[in-house]
Amino acid sequence: MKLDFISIFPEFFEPLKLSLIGKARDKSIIEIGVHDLRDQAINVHRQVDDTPYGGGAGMVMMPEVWGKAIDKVITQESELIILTPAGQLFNQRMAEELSNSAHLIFACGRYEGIDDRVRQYYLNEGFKVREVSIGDYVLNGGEVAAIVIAEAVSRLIPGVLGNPESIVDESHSEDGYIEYPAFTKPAEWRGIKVPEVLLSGNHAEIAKWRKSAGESRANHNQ
Ligand code: 6GU
Repeated sequence: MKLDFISIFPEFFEPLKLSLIGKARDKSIIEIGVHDLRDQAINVHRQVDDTPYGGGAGMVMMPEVWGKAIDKVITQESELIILTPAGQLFNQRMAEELSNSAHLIFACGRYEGIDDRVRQYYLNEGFKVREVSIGDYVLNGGEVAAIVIAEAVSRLIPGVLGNPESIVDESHSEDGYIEYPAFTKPAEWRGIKVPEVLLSGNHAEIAKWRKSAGESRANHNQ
C-alpha cells in the first residue's frame, strides 16, 4: 500500500519512521510519501490560503495549490481523503475498508479548510473521495488525524503486525466489542491481586470471566 501525505508541515510525519510502521516501510509492505503543499504555491509569497468568499473569520486554502499537489500523486487506483472535523467519523470499519485500498492520499487542511471545489473536482473526475473526521472535537489541522488513520489502517495490512492473531479479538474488531482487562506478573501488586480465575488454568472459566469483564468494561464506557 502507498500512503501520500500533503501538508504545509511535512515534519509532522517524522513519527511514521518509528516502530511497526517504520519496520513495514523497511520491508516495503507500505510506501510513504510526504509532500510540502507550499512547493506547489503559485505566487512569489508562496501563499496557500486566502480570505473566504462571503466573509467571515479565518482563511481558506486555495484550490489551485491543492489541485497541483494532488495531481502530482493521484492515479486511477487512488482514494483521496480530505481531513476535516466536518467529515464522516472514522472508526474501525472504515479502517478495514481503507486497508483494502492500494493508494491513500491524505489532504491535510488547516485554517477554515480547503476550498470545497477541490473535493467536487476529484469526485466529478471519478476518483474515490471522502471527507473524514477522527472525532467530535477540533484540531488545528488534519495532520494528527491523518497519522491516526494511517496507523489504524496500516496495522491491518498483512505483515505489518508481528502477531496477526492480535487483530482478531481486540477492542472494536466487532461493533461494540471491548476487550477484557489484561494482567501480567506479579500475581499481587501494591496489595491488588490478579483475579483468581486467571491463575486457575481452567480455560472455560477464564473465557467466561473475560467475556463478562469485557462487557462490564464496555458498559462503563457508555
Ligand atoms: Cl480530520 N481535522 C481537524 N482540523 N480537526 C479534527 C479532525 C480533523 N477530526 C477531528 N477534529
